[in-house]
Formats: sequence, C-alpha cells, structure tokens
Amino acid sequence: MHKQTLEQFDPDINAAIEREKQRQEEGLEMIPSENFVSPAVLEALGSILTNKYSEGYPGKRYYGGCQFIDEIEQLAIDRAKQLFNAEHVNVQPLSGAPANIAVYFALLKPGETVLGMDLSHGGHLTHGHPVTYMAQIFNFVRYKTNSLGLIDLDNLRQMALEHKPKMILVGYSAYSREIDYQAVQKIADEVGAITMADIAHIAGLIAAGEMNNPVPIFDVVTTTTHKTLRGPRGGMIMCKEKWAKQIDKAVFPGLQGGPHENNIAAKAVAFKEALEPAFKDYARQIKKNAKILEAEFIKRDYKLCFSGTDNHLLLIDVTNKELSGKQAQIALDAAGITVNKNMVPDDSRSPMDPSGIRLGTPAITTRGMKETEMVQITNLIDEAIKNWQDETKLAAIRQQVVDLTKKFPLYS
Ligand code: DSN
Repeated sequence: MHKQTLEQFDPDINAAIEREKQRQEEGLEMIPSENFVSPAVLEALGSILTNKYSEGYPGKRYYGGCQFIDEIEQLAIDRAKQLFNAEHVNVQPLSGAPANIAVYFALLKPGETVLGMDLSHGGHLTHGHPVTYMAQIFNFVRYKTNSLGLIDLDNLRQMALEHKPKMILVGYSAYSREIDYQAVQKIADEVGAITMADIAHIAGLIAAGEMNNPVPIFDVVTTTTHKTLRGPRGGMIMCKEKWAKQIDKAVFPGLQGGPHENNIAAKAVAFKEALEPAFKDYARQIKKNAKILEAEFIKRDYKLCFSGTDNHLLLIDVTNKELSGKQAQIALDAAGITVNKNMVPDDSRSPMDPSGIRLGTPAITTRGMKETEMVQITNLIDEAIKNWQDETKLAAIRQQVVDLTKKFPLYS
C-alpha cells in the first residue's frame, strides 16, 4: 500500500472534505438530528479497527484475532447499560433504520399489527410509512396527536383495544413533547402488546436524566448514537433480558454481517463522554436553548406545532409568513442557517414542499451557544424568512452568521 496522506493521494476528496469542514465551521447547524462529535470520537472512528472482521458477539466470534475487538465491544455494551439502565444492549446496528428493522424481525411475524405514530405527526419512515418495505410485511396502524399536539392516550387505548396490536411503538423524529411511557406500558399490558420506543432523537437527553427513560419500562428501545447522544453515526438496541437472544439473532446473522468495530469503539468513547457530569450540563443547556427559541418565535408570531417544546426541537408551520417550508429552508440555507423542511400534522402540502421547518439546538449547544445567542439566532432566522426573496439581504445575514460562528470555533 502507498503511505501518502489523503491530501497527497486524493486532493479532490481532501478539498471537498475541507470545504465541508468550512461549511460546518461557518454555518449555524440547526437540523435537530445533527451534532458535532469530539476529536476523541473522530479518532476512534478513523482508527485501524476498520480493518477487522468480527461476525458474532464478544466471546463468540466466527473469526480469529478478535481478542481486542471483544474488549472494545464489551466496553461499549457495559457503558451503554450504565447510561440507560439497560438489561441487555446490542451495539452493532449500523444505524437507526436497521435497528428498527431488526426489532420488527425479532419480535413480529409477517402480517402482525404495530400501532405507530403517523409520519406527519412526528413519526418516522421506519415506523411503517407505506413507502417502506416494512409496511408490506407488517400491518402498521397509525395514530395521531390531538388538537393540542399531544399524544391522546385515550385514543391510543381505544385503537389498541380495536386493533389488538402485537406491538405499540412510541418515540418520534419530529415530535417535541415528553412521552408518558408508564401510561403506554399500561395500555400495552391491557392488550398484551410488546412495547417499543425509538429514542433516536432524545437519547442524549434521556442519558443525562433530562427526559423520561423508557429503557427500564419498555420491552425494547432503539436509538441512533449520533444525534443528541453526540456519538458516531450508528444504531443501538436495548431490551429486557427475555428478548436478548431474539434481538441479537435478528441483528446478526438475521440482518447484518460484520459489525463496524471502528464505529463501535467510537460509540464507546461517546458513552464515556455522556457518563461525565459535563454531559448533564450540555443536555440541560440543549433544552434551555430550545425553550428560549420557543419563546422568541412565539413573540414573533410563529406557529409552533405541538404547542411548543419539551425537548431539543421545534416544528414550525411557516405558512402564515407567506412562504412554504421548502422556500424557508432554501432562504435559510442562503443565510448560512441549516434547517430542514418538514410536514406538519395533517399537512395539506406535499413532503417535498411541506408547510413546516424543523429545527433544534443540539449542534449549536455543542458549540457553546447559550441564551444570548438564541435570541440573536431567532432574529437572524426571522429576518431571513421575512426577506426570503432578497438575495442581498440573505447574503448580509450570512455574514452575521459567519461573525457569530467565529466566536464559537469547532475543530479549528
Ligand atoms: N433522518 C433522521 C432525522 O433527521 O430525524 C431520522 O432518521
């Protein structure tokens, strides 16, 4: 093999990475599912562990030479157990979607019914949206939030009694409120359903004790590790010991091949970070920052879905500002502020040009931004939305964004 650096061997890729680095440094990253990992996480991710095959689990591998890999994967498992108070953990899922799919295959037979949240009310594609293959295999019945934007537990119970689901699924990707897991478990017990929570968005807040933890209550909980948990891009499944064998078999050999041990090592590093007291301060600040945004947007007459936020994200219907979610996303991009267009509950518009934008505070909080910056950021977003057709004004806002981000350097 050659021993040139990336810059020497592949200047094209190197230059594109540098440009992306500059974009991250100089922009306000407000997509609520994104974050910035620490240099230690990056180092583990880019390590020589990527060279090793290790199908199987610690102590039970199909390949030789796994003694150090076992050590690393076991550390990741042990730290995740401590972080979430879990009985059993599988750290091998490559990301959130395969983690969810593995759970369905582990615990359901084709045709069985799952009660899951409607996508436009905050659910996720992998929770049974008709475009997914899972929707062809299992029978997903969708519940919705009520007019206040809350999960209507009486309605959920009625639907559970009517449809007799094998599984009830909670945990969302565009929902901003707390979830009463005890109440959902009670409904599941009444109809004999398995409980599953997908905590991908809020895992970091849960780990820090800032939101309710379903892990000790529910049968199975999936998450990604790269959102509020601030680890590498990847997935994880936690479950009660009684489901451990089925879950592990579904991940490997049921769905995946060799685990990505560089990724698992980076997960272990992120879990160590999340166990530190400083992570609790981080999670608390994520929520505080989101609350400031909530108040500031309400002051400026923005329409917040679900009547506000209890976590890290806000879903805003921007149509009262005379533009669509797509137009808002494009304007904000031009201003150096990254959000994503998003459906709002019962949206009359299409997913490619919906009524809303979804934004959140995990990444800007990682940079160290606090209350003062949140007010400033709301002003910048409001200005960009008001002037969404004015390229000169958007460019001027972008300069203010660059000036702001310079005060909160990331990797430089
Ligand atoms: N794509 C993720 C999000 O942005 O919420 C969920 O998978």
